[in-house]
Amino acid sequence: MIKNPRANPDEPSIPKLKFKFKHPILSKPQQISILHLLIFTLLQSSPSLASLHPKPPPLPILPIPSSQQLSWQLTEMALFLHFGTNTFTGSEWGTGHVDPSVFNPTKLDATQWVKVAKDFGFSKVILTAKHHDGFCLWPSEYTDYSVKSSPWKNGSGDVVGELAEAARIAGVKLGLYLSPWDRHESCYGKTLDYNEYYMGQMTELLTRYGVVEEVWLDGAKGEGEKDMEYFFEDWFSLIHQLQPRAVIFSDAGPDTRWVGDEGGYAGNTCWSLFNCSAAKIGDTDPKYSQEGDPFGCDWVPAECDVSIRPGWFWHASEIPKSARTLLDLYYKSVGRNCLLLLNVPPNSSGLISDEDIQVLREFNELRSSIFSNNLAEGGLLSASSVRGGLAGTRFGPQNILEKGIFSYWAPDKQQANWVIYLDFQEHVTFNVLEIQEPIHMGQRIIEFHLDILNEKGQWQTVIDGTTVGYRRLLQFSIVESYHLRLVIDKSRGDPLVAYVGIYLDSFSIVGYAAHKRSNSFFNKALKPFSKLKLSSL
Ligand code: FUL
Repeated sequence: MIKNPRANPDEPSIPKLKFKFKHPILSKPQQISILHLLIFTLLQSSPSLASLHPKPPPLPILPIPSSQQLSWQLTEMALFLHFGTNTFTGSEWGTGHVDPSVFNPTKLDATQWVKVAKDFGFSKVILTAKHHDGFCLWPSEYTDYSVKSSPWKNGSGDVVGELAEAARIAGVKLGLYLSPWDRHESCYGKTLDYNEYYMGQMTELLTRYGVVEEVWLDGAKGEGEKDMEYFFEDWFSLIHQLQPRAVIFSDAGPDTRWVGDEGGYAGNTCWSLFNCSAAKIGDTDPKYSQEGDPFGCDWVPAECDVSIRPGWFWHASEIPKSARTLLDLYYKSVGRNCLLLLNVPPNSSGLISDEDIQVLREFNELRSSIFSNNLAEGGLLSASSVRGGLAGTRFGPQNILEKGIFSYWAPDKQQANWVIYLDFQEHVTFNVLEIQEPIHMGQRIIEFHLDILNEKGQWQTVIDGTTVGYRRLLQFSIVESYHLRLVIDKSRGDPLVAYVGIYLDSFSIVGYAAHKRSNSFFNKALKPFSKLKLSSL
């Protein structure tokens, strides 16, 4: 166990204002008070620090997110709702020729879908308004292959309308998936006719149901299906014109990109920077999609879609993943600078199943039990430098404990190193590191590492990583220390850090071997978490 280690005064990388005290002349609280006093006196006595005007923020580094992309990213998690004739026939890709009479969800309650989303941390719902089978969940004027030909509500129902209304009332955002591939529509394959048909349906969806915040489309198509061209540029312009707040998801953006797999995880390195021109909808390079492009000219963050069950649609024989599996997916999606789009398909009665709700409840409890206790809050913060001088608080290291991304630590210009120090009066025990960048200023950090000070007074690396972005979560074996430092090793311009968290996760099993650059930490048995009874773990 590493206990109350003290710094070696000869240690070369100690920052200018990082005071080390010799034990045991003063108690720790006394040391801290004197440290504050010294800093204060120093700042007061320096005339140059009493500048009249505050230092302005640094310039953003392009590309940066649009306001729609920024609000998309802050959403963090959305609930995907695959629902349609497949729900009743047991298929995933419907043929397009199933009789609409199969669609009869006797208990459909969109309010329940929205409540599940809201209660368990998903601030957006995205519905398959039309999947590949061409069956429309709203009464489209351009086809009879829709709810209006079904027995549900005697053909007078509108699933999109009910969901939009429920979402509006609950303050949950709405997204719609309109599949380009349509196995029912007879004009599919005739390029001009089908593009008109698709844009006609898109216009119905984007003009009848209030604010739509995401439009979801893909390039999926079965082997040997009719060939045709989609007029993506026309579609995208129309969508942005009709719904200025909407982000458009596809394999290649323009606003958010498919992460390149349906397992729900992003690359360990994950840039929101991307070159849309290097990706083709329906034919992407998975590695490029998972990792993004440090030299990309476009801001196109990744969205990780994955289903809680093996299939996208509900099937009676399938069961949901466990809460712990979802937690792992969370680390690998939200924790890698992405949005997690978790599919929870309503069943054939038109409700989200109880067993799925139970897993979502437990997943929510796991997240709040881990992330509601940021141990960094008990630390004394200092930094290698502060933009505009150490006197200013505007860019000071204390900002990294303020929730959200809009206040941040910024180093002074032209520094040889970029370091944030956290010192504690009692040792902290943790196995998760969280870092956030103020992405409205551009994604900057390329490489970083976290060190703890060991009992010999040496810094030892706990974990290193590449890219941060909106939110980075890293897991490692449990460590204990009084002194930590976050070092930014490489960055596109001066790095900015908006938030730092350290947490103890007693649920995840971390398979990492001890880090190659460190021998200072150890594996500890995971403590059983007595407060939570998790049936699905
Ligand atoms: C894919 C589709 O082919 C699947 O059926 C599912 O909708 C998934 C989310 O996207 O492209």
